[in-house]
Amino acid sequence: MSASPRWDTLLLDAHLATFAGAQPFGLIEDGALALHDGRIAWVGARRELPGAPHELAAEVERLDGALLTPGLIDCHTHLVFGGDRAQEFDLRLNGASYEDIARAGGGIASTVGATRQADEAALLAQSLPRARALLADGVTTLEIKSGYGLALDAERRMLKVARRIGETLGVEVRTSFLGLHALPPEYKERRSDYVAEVCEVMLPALAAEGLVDAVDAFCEGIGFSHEETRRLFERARQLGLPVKLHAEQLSDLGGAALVAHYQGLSADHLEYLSASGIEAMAAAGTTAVLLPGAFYALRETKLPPIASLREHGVPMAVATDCNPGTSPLLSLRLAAGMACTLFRLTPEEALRGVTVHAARALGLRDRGTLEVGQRADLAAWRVARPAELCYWIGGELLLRSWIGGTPVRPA
Ligand code: DI6
Ligand code: FE
Repeated sequence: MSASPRWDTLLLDAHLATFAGAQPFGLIEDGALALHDGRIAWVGARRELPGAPHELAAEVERLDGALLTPGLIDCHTHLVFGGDRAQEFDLRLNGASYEDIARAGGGIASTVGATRQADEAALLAQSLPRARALLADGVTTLEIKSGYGLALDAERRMLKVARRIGETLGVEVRTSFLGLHALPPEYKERRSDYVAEVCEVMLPALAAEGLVDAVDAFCEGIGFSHEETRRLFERARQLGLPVKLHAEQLSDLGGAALVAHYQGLSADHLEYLSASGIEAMAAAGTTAVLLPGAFYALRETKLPPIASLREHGVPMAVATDCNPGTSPLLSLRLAAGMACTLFRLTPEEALRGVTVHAARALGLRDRGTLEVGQRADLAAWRVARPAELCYWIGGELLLRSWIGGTPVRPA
C-alpha cells in the first residue's frame, strides 16, 4: 500500500539548464524536475530523487536526453500591428535611411494607418501567427506594446488584442502602453497637445480598464524628448505603473538615466548609451534590454557598450523587438544567437538574457529559472548542450513546452 503521489508529473532523462546555482548555465546533468499545481515542486540530480519515480508522481515522462530550460521570455515586442513594411525594406535597400523614411511620413506612421484601419478581429488574425511563431521556438511569456494606434480607441484595440492573444494561446502576455511612440499626423503642429492627451486621457483611461502593465516611450530625435518622456513618467508614477524606455537607439538623449531615475524596469536598445547612463542604470537596478534584430535590420554599426554594462553588473536581457519596421524577427532563440554573434555576449549571457533577466525586465520574479516554487514554464529542446540554442540558426529544436505546468506542444 503506498501513499498517493506527492507530485502531478515528474520529468526524467533530461539535462537541466536551471540558471540558478554556481554551475555555468546552472547545469544539472541527468536531472529530474517535478511539477505540481502549475509550479516546480522539485529539481535536482535524478540520483537524489527521494524515492522511486512512480511512487513520487502520478505521471512520469521521459525526455530522451533533451535539454530542459525555463520557458523563454520575450520582454520587448510590438507584435500587434496591421499590414507590413516590406516596401520600406525595399526602399532601404535602394538607399533610403530609416530616419529619411520616417520623416517622409512612412515608417511608424504607415503602420499606424494600417493598424487604425483594422478592426479587433482583423488585428487579432494578423497578429496571432506571429505570437504562434514565437511560441514555436520556446517562448512562454511575452510582452506586447501598443503604439501603432496613437488614439484612445486604436490603442485600446491593440491592448485588447494583446490580451486576447494571451487568452487564445494560453500564454501570459504583459502589456506596455506606448502612446509616446510617434506623433500622429493629426497632431503635426500640436506636439504638446498630443503629449497631454497621452498623459491625461489615454493613459489613465487604459490603466483604469486594466489594459496597462507598464508604460513605455520612444525617447529619440524622431520620437519624443527627454522632457516629454519625463512628463509621461510622472503620470505613470502617480498611477502606480512601472516604466521602461526605448532609449539611446539612434542617438543619446539621456533616456537611460531618465528611466533609471524613475526606478524603471528596463532601458531598451542602448546602442548610444553613455557612461553616465550605465552608472545610473547600475545604481537603480534597471535591466538593459538588447535588441540585436533591430541592430541587424538597420545595419547599425555602433555596438551597445556590452563590456561596460558587464563591468557595472547591469543585468542584460535580450528580446526580439518584433515589429514591422526595424525588426521583423519571429524567433527569440535567434535573437539570442544574434546577441552572441553581433554583440559578443557569451551563450550563457544570451540565454540568461531570454530567461532570468527577461523576467526581471518585466518585473516578474516567479519565472525565468528552474527552481522550486517557480511557475512551471518550461521548454524541452532536442539539443545536448545549452550553447546549441544560440549556435543553430533556424531549425526546429523545440521538442515541447509547458506553461504553468500545462503542455503547449505535445510530443
Ligand atoms: N524603436 C524601434 O525599433 C521600433 N519602435 C521603436 O520605438 C520601430 C517601430 C517601427 O519602425 O515600426
Ligand atoms: Fe521597440
